[in-house]
Parts: sequence; structure tokens; C-alpha cells
Amino acid sequence: MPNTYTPPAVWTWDKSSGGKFANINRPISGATHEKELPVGKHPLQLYSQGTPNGVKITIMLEELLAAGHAGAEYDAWLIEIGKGDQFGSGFVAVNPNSKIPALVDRSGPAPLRLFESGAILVHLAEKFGAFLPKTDPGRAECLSWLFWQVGSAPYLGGGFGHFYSYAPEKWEYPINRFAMETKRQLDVLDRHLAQRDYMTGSDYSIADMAIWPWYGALALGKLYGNSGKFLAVEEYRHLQRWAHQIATRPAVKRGRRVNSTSGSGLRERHAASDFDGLAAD
Ligand SMILES: N[C@@H](CCC(=O)N[C@@H](CS)C(=O)NCC(=O)O)C(=O)O
Repeated sequence: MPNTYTPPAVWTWDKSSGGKFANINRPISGATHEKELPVGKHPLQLYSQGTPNGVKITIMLEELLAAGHAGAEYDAWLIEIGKGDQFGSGFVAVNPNSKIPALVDRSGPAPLRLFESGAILVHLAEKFGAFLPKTDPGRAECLSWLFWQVGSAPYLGGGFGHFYSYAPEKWEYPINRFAMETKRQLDVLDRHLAQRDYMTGSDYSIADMAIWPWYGALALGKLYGNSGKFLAVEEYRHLQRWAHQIATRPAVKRGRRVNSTSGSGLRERHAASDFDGLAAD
């Protein structure tokens, strides 16, 4: 492969580097503009978009409501990351890392901010006593797989997905590197799911809710164009069984639509009735 780039002694920001999202990527953090966040009537205020990381939380909230936890009613506000909403002053005050999802729990004496999808899932699971085993070894297993997801998905999204789908040109080296790692991760899941129904055993948990929007969606051919064929995802039979099983859950179907900017999505969600009359998925 010809080497066309020699790194300079000191990196400088090339604003015209190209690729999808080049317009929102910056080497500095902090707010770019003043903008307060809206606050609705429920104790839980979610600021998010219906990406795989955002959907983890809306699936959890819809599952909690479906399980009868009325206190999980929530307002979901759309943060359009392609338009730079994550750099508004109100959002940065909730998440200094400027990434969705972010949650404000206003049920206590003072508003509690939470960012990072894993932390939000654990907070909700502990608050409602649901979808996280209370004792070991189930709890240890669930948290291990939850952290596995948060640590592994950047290789899938930021690595494979970026170079296969978003980068301005197709480069063999990074696509090979991240396709290999993504297939290794798919094999980890496939072998694990060969022995059990869900990630932590016989019970569905926040580990499944975190992993499904990334690896379940990839297995079902819903991520990055033709990547399902490229990665031969149909070969991971146990992962396929699990991905299809979770996709049929009504709460998962609802959660996937919240804060989605697609035609069949709900840009904002403030009540269960907001789903009524939506176009078919
Ligand atoms: N580790 C974070 C990742 C969150 C993340 O990467 N969010 C993306 C959307 S899926 C985002 O907000 N990107 C906007 C940006 O990078 O400016 C989590 O699990 O919550």
C-alpha cells in the first residue's frame, strides 16, 4: 500500500478532512452557543437522539413502563447531533462530553445529571430495582457485559462503521483492521449466546439492552449499508436467534422510534399516547 502521508511534528486541525460528521468533529470541548434545555412535566428528562447509544435508554424506559413502573414516565427531547445541538450550553452543563444520551433525574431534592449510557442504565435499573440482578454472580455478569459493550462498540462504530461507511474514501488497512475486530466481537457474542437465552442467563437485562442496539442491529443488517453481507453476519446463528427474539419485544419496538428523525419516528416523546397513529415502522 503506498504511503501518502507523513505525520508532521505537531498535529494541526484540518477542517476539510472530509467524511460524514466532519462538520461537527472538533479537537476542543465546551459549548459553542447559548441554549437552555427544555424541561417537561415528568421526573425523568432525556436529551438524546435515536442512534444506537440513544436507543439503549429509550428501550430501558419503555421496558420499565411495560413492567408497570409508572415512575419511569419520561420526556424525551431531541438533540440533533448533526446540527450541533450537543454543543449548546444547557446540554454541555448536563454532559461536558457533548454526546447523547444524557438524562436529568428530577425526582430527588435537586436535579441529578447523568451521562454515558452505561451509567444511565445502571441508575435506572437501581432506581426501579429492575433488569439488573441484585446479587452475584448475576450482578457481576450483567455489569461485566454492560461495560464490555461500552468499551467494545467504539471499534464497531468509530472504527469499522466509520471507515466502511462514513470516511471520504475506502482504505483497505483500517477496514481490514476493524472488520477483523468486529468479527471477533461477533464471535464472542455468538459463543456466549450459544449457552444461554440472554447475556446474563435466563433473564433479559440492561446488558441485552445495551448490546442489542449495536450488535443486534448489525446482525439484522440495519447498520452501515451492506455491512451485514460484508461481515457475513448470518453465520453467527446464536446471535441471530437472540437479535430476532429481542427485536419482537413491544418495548424495544417503541424505544427504537423515540428521538428518531426518520419518517416513522417520534422526534419527541412526552406520553405513551404519542405512539398512537404513528406510520408503520
Ligand atoms: N460512550 C458514550 C458514547 C456516546 C456517543 O458516542 N454518542 C454519539 C451518538 S451515538 C454522539 O453524541 N455523537 C455526537 C458527537 O460526537 O459530537 C455512551 O455510551 O453514552
